[in-house]
Amino acid sequence: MAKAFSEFQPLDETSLIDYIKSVPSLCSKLHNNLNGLEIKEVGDGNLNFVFIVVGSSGSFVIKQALTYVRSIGEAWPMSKDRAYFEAAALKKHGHLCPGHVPEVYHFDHTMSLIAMRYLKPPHIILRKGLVAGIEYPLLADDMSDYMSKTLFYTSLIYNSTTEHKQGVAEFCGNVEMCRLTEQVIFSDPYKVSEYNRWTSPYLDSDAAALREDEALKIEVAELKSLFCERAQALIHGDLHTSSVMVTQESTQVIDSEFSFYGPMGFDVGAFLGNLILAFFAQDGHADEENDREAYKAWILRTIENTWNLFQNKFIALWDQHKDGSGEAYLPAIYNSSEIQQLVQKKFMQDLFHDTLGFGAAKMIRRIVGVAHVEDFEAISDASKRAGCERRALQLAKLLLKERRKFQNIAQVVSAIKQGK
Ligand code: ADP
Ligand code: SR1
Ligand code: MG
Repeated sequence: MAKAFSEFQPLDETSLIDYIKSVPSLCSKLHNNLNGLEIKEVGDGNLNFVFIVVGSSGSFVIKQALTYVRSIGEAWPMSKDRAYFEAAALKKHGHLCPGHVPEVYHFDHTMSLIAMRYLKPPHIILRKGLVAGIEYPLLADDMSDYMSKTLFYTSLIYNSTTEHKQGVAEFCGNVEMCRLTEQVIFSDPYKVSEYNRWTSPYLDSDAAALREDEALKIEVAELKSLFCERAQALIHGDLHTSSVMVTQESTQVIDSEFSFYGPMGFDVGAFLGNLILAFFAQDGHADEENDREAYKAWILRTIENTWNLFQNKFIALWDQHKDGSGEAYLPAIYNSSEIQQLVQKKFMQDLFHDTLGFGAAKMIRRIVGVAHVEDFEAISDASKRAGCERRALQLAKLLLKERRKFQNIAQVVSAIKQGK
């Protein structure tokens, strides 16, 4: 008889077989053929355990949240309810943008466990592709598609205030994940924290300078307030380049456990900020065979195209639904194409500046905070790595403090080029 899983228990490669046997929908994904099942734990993220399950007639991924942060250990407790919010956001975002989100097959609240589509090889984590210098021709188009649809359709521009507040209320429960972000992005990098680290001794004075930079602290406070107080849309909440899996033909967004109703710029900024980090890391990956200059130019084109396509698609959705039930801009008030264009321009300009601010804050945390990125970590020569990190840090400080002076993404790309 199949074992019952009526209480939470962390799974391993052996107990997962019993678990699968106890869930008919998972058995049927494998066409009830569990012979020779291959199960491998592959979690390389910071928080959870991820098992790839491959049978002769089917496959899926099982992701389980435990009661702590995996990369730190039991010393950093964390609610396993994050699995509920990840599953809920995957379903919502998957409904809005099915081409770029893996399908959820099964969710078990008691076990804090999600079963979803296995993104088979050649899918790899985008960040790894960026370190390897691989171009992805569809990336800007696909990510602008994902961001415009998920953000527009969960905002008040499309929804009534009643619908919007229902969503906000549900995702308010993801408070522990928000608190983690508040700490590691908006607080720790600007104070002494046991978790902070950087490429020492090279960046010692750069890290200290962050703690003394009053202008920067004022701007970070404004961004933190936006993050905590602005329930603008159901955001992914952790949209960096390790939350995207890619092939030449496919772009899939995973890992939405930080999702909540927050500022749209936090998602767009996460993606663009991480592409900027990838850009600054390239000099550390250059060798005699490949100076990475052509690849750097591709990253810059991708940054520019992503923003411009996102902006165009978001506005197109807005135009398409301007007479719908969204309550942010009532058609009776915004009743001419002139006023419509004016409010759209103002909205996109504010979103652009939020994007730059959040993107910059996310760059800074990856250089002096708790969780670093492979883009830089893969550069084994510490002094070379520190040089790349310092140039990224300088650009991030400029973007964060001066973001309102940038009128368009081309100006940002020019600033990145000057900072190299
Ligand atoms: P964490 O929440 O711990 O950051 P992730 O969701 O980022 O975990 O997953 C960790 C790793 O597991 C990813 O880097 C990826 O290699 C693998 N993975 C996660 N989801 C899938 C999937 N649906 N298909 C294939 N691999 C996946
Ligand atoms: C302890 S901080 C871990 C980080 O990993 C996740 O991907 C989030 O970015 C989080 O901030
Ligand atoms: Mg992750």
